[in-house]
Amino acid sequence: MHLTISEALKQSTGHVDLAGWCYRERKSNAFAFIVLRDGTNIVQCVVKKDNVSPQIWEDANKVTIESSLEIEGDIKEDKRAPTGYEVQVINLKIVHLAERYPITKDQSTEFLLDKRHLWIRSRELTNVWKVKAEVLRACREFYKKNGYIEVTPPIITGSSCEGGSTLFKLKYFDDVAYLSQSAQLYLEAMIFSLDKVWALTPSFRAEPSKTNRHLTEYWHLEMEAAWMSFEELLKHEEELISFICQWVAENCVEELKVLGRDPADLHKITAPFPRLTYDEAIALLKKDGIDVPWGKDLRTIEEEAIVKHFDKPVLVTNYPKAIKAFYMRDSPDGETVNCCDVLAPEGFGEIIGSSERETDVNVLIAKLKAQGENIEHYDWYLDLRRFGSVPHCGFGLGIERVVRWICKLESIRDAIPFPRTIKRMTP
Ligand code: NSS
Repeated sequence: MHLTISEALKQSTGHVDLAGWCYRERKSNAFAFIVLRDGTNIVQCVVKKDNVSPQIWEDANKVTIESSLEIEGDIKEDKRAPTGYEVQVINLKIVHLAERYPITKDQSTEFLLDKRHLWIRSRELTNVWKVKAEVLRACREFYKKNGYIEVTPPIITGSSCEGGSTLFKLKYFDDVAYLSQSAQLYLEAMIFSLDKVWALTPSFRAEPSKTNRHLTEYWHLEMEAAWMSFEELLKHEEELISFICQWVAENCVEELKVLGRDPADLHKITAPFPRLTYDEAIALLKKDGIDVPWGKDLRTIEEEAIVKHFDKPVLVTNYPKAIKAFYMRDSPDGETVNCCDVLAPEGFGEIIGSSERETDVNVLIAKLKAQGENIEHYDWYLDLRRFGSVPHCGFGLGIERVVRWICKLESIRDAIPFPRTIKRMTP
């Protein structure tokens, strides 16, 4: 059985038996340098002409980028090598000699997206996948620790949760269905069975805009809890985000290094976070010379201006009700709703959308009608307010938004292996 490269690096001396792909190669008359890559790390391997059989020397000179190889040799410390160790090769077997690899330095973003099935092997992206896996693990741990039950809501739905404009339509036999934008309405139904639930599902948004933070398919972490107050919801969000950041800072030290994120930045993300009402946010923007008329939603540039004042995520609460969804509960002031958007620091934008939910069936009906919705499509949802309605709250967190922030990625596309955007659904 082969060792992984990270196991070999840990072993640090002696005989190692490795398998992987050629990440880089350089040849001279007497030496062939092959940087071997596997899912765990890279290590420099050196083949010396005088130390190996003529056959092995010949094979070592044939090796091309991304050829798959089995390599046996002795590992020892070498400060000049990329990961601090070098393997003196004794035996080398080409498992598959790769064709000329199409990806070289300085290629366009579009080309790399066309070759995404190959580009996902890159060192940067490999580390992103690992961080993402730890973000997901942190979420699972958090919900287990807090007594929430994981549930499996549907993806094909007949009703919209976040408004009709970003719905993907689907031919459903003789009818029309939609791809889920959010599991929220189903999670709300599930709390009457389980009290506190969470789910991780793909969500779909027919976002017509090309931005660095929108995908048409993303992974959505959502929770819903019966009897939870708005204040408890805000605390829950702070605790989850702190937990994720501490977890990743502890468990992804090497990965973060490759990605250029200092774990200390994440260690600092501890609850509580700064909180602003929408009104306070508007006032803060005004001081910065940015005039937002009351009632307008905050755009990306305004969110960026707000978070510049803080080094932790910011909770912006109580937006005007006219710009928010039908299911959000009115605040006592009658003008705003008990909702909260969480904005990540460093300009990475909104990572959570959340609210207390309206409990009164008549208020819900009035809001749905005002938004031009067909009440019949929501009859099942309205039943939740007819049979034991309870105060409750919940939120949705975009996993790729969080990964983008934590990994300091220029675009959200690099937070998902095969991004779906307005112009792209292959590979
Ligand atoms: O539209 S949200 O703000 N809110 C909801 O969908 C609620 N129904 C969730 C709930 O309460 N259960 O979306 C929630 C989050 C948002 O803050 C982003 O982090 C993420 O989902 N989101 C996206 N990520 C990537 N791409 C796109 N297009 C996208 N849209 C939302």
